[in-house]
Amino acid sequence: MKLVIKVNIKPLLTGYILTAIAFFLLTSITVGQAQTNKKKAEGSEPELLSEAYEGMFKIGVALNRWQIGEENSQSTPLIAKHFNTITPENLMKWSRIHPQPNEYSFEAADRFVEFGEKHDMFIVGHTLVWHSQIPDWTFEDENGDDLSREALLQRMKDHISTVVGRYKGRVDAWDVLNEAATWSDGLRKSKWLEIIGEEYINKAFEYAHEADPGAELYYNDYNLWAPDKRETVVKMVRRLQQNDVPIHGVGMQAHLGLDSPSLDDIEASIKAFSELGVKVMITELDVSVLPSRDDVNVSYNPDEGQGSYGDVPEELNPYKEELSDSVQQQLRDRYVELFELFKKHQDKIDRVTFWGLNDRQSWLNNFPIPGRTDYPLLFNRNNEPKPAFQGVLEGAGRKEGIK
Ligand code: 9MR
Repeated sequence: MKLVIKVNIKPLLTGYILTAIAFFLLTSITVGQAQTNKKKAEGSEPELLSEAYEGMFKIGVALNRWQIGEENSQSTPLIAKHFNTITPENLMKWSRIHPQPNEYSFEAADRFVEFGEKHDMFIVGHTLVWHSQIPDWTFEDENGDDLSREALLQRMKDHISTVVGRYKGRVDAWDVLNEAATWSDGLRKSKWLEIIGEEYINKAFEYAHEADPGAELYYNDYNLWAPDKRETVVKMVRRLQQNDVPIHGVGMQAHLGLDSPSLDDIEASIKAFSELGVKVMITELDVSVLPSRDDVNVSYNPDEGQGSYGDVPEELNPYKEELSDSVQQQLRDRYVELFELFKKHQDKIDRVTFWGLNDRQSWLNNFPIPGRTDYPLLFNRNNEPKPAFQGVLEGAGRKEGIK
């Protein structure tokens, strides 16, 4: 028996045609919509910090160990969204990463680097040679006496080649030397200088270059806006350059106040360092809103029996509960003027890094007076953007305020 299946193809064809037309129409509408959206995006003001400064300089943030585990659901998206470069606030410092003569502790640093790679960020290592956050044993032999010059150089070399070598090709840049200059008196009289002499500076950069020839190498220091300190560092960098020591940038830490230092001083330093032919970076940006001991008429120094710790007088801690609107506005204005200056010098500035994500975790809550409530950063204690955040966007030329 022959089984004949008769199929009437007319309705089928009609169906195909109708489906094709519907698909075509739908696709055109969707593509059109996407184009409209794109146009809208192109025309609209950027909402992300890194986007606002794209093509000018990188925008970075210093991170702590609790921000690099991804488990911090509030901070991680903010970090990933707004910043394209990260620096470890503490976890690569000598005392953390190399606590005992033959013991390195890489766990947190490894996670920091993995975090940066995962989010496709420019990773800065901080810091290899510093007088602070370094154990005493570094400078001592087994009897507790000062090491010889050769032995200390060897110790420095071991540290640098172990740390830089571990992250070769992964950490993009290193703050090789931190805070080696003083306010007005040339080089800091650190153990490094005392035992090795000025050449310790050359050696630090040379060892770092040997360990990772592809990494950028920086000198990093605070108050570099101050003319005397600026001069000391200009001389230091020139001396290194004359000796063919690889140095690629100067990091101007920027722990600033609402009114000082002046923009003129900051600008003069940006120009002076740039004229050396190195990259200029604003590396540790925050703006304290709190008064200094000299600003107020109360004596408070628990170390000298004046008051007790944790009981800071209101004059020194005026915004214990919240920041007043007027100071909030002052902070915003300060960020606007700073970023207008940075934008003006975008040809010289390679990166601007904030020293922390939110006010809650800022080191300034405990320095120079422990137990205060400061508001130096762009996000508040609940990780919400402050008017200061808007000020930074405005510095890039963005006009509207955040709603
Ligand atoms: O912000 C850091 C703070 O948590 C540490 O307790 C402190 C220890 O010295 O270091 C702070 O970071 C410093 C940075 O490494 C170098 N420039 C000055 C920074 C503020 O003190």
